[in-house]
This record gives sequence, C-alpha cells and structure tokens, in this order.
Amino acid sequence: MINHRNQNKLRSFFIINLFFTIASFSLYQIAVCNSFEKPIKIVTNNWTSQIILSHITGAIFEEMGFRVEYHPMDSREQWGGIYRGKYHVQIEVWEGNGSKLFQRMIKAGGIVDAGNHDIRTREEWWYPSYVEKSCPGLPSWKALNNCYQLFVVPETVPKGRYLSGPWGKPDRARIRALNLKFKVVEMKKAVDLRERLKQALNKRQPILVFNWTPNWTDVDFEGKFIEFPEYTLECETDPKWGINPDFHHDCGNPKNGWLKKATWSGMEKEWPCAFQTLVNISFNNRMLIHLIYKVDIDRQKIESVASEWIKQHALTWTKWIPNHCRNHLQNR
Ligand code: TMO
Repeated sequence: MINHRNQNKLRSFFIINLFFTIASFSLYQIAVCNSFEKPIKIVTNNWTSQIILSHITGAIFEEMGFRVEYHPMDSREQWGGIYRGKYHVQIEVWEGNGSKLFQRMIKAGGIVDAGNHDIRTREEWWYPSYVEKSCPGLPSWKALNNCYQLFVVPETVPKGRYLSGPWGKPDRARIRALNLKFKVVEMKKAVDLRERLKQALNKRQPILVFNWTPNWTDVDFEGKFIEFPEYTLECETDPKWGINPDFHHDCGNPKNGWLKKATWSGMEKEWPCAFQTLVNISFNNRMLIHLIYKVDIDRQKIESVASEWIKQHALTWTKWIPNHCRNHLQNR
C-alpha cells in the first residue's frame, strides 16, 4: 500500500519530471527553430563561376528550409570574417588564389576545409593560339622577351602589356625575377578583363592576359597558358630556389590545382544538415563550364542560370542532401 506521504512524493516527482521534459523539449525546439531562422551567410566573389555556385548552394539550402544571405566580398579580404563566424560559406577556394592564407586559418582553427570539387584548376598567363604565328617558341616563357613588342600599348611603352584582374597575383615579382620586358596592367573590375579579352579575340589581336580554367575560354576559343618554371612552395619562400638566386617567384602558378569549399568552423554545429550537404556538393569541369558559358557568352543573368539549374537538376542536388535532412524538401 502506498501511504499518503509517499503518494505526495510520487506526485511531485512526476511534476518535476514533466517540467524538465517540457523544458528540454522547448529548448530543443528553440535550437531547431533558431537554426532555421538565423541566416547562413554565403560569401560571393568577383568571378562568374563562384557567384553561380554560391547561388546554387544558397538555393539548395533554401529548399532545405534554411534562410540564406549573400555577401559580396574581395577574395583576399574574406578570411577574417569567415574565421570569426561573421560569414559562413565559401564555395570556391582556388589553390592558386591565396591558398597559403587558407591553410594557415585552417591550422589556427577558425576555418574548416569542406572538401574538393571534382575539378582540376589552373590560373596563369594566357594567350590566344593565333599569337603563336608571330611568336615562335610559345608557350615557353623564354619566348616572351623575343616578342614582347607584339604586346606593347601606349600605357606600357616601351614594355609589353600583361593584362590582369583584381586578384593580387605575384606578377610583378615574377616579372622582376624572370627579367621580363612586361608591365602589369590591372583591371579593377573582373568583367572589364573579360570584355577586353573578348574584344581582342574578335579582332584577332595579340593579347597576354591572366586567365584560368575552367572558364568560358575553354569552349570556343583556342589558347594556351604560358609555361613558366614549375611551381614549388620554395619558389615562394626561398630566393635561392630557381634560376634567379636573388628573388622569389621565378616560377609559374600551381598546375592541376584543387578547388575547395570552406566554412566557418562553427558551421557543423550550428547547421549540421547544411554543413553535410556542402561537404557533398561537387561540381565537375563539364558542369561548371556549361554554367559559366551561359553567363559570360550567352549573357544570361547569374540568378536565373542558378535557378534554372536547380529546376533541371533535382536528381543531382537532392543526392547531396543526407537522407535525414530531407524532411523540408517539398514534392521531391
Ligand atoms: C580565382 N580566379 C578564378 C579569378 O582565378
């Protein structure tokens, strides 16, 4: 028999238990709701593929029920903000584009490497193939000083022009180390570099530019990268390395570079499903070139190219979402 006192004890035990159950359940609810309320901030940079992939990633997150914001930023200035959790996702980190800083931040713990795309990249000096007729010896860098005259413009007289973009490459250091008769002209806006290159290609004028792959030039335009001495890390850190014992950068950029995704280190805890999906996201060269072409050649809007891709490729992107994260997907 349970006496009166024990009954009371039992009752308060149940009430306390009930209280804790409700409390922890609502805490759980708050946590879950928060993660859907708090926007995932995606960094966008200033080249086409990066912006398209950012919008595709954002659209996938939205389909999963998350809120998303896009924050345009210079790729050289993004790391501090991602490190501190002010921004959360970077969908394209190029090996040739500041990977040293990226590695340092991973070591320091604020940034997480969220895996590779299935893509080999290269960023380097580039010329259209028709230039080879007037400059035998290309694509070797050694041919450059024999035909720099082809590239002279009023702005760079008496030197040849090397046209670059706003990504802070070590071109001046390389020109000095390899004693090249060239001067860097840096376009402030990435789209201006694209338009200048298109103009030159249309008129079949000689031009030497910063270019990369995958890019729109992979489709209809024949061109080659300059072959500089092979890149090594020592070339950047040890002046004695390479053919010039006094200076760094007597070498090219990395060939067969990787293309990675990166996040703020708190992302996995804050939005585990979005994080896992990001890890799974992987574009290949063919997919990327196709997307870039629609924007840079067909001149379609980035946002509509991204949303069109989402509509047409549900089979591809739903596979990137882990099974237990699919409850928000509607009618898929
Ligand atoms: C990072 N970029 C594609 C402009 O070389």
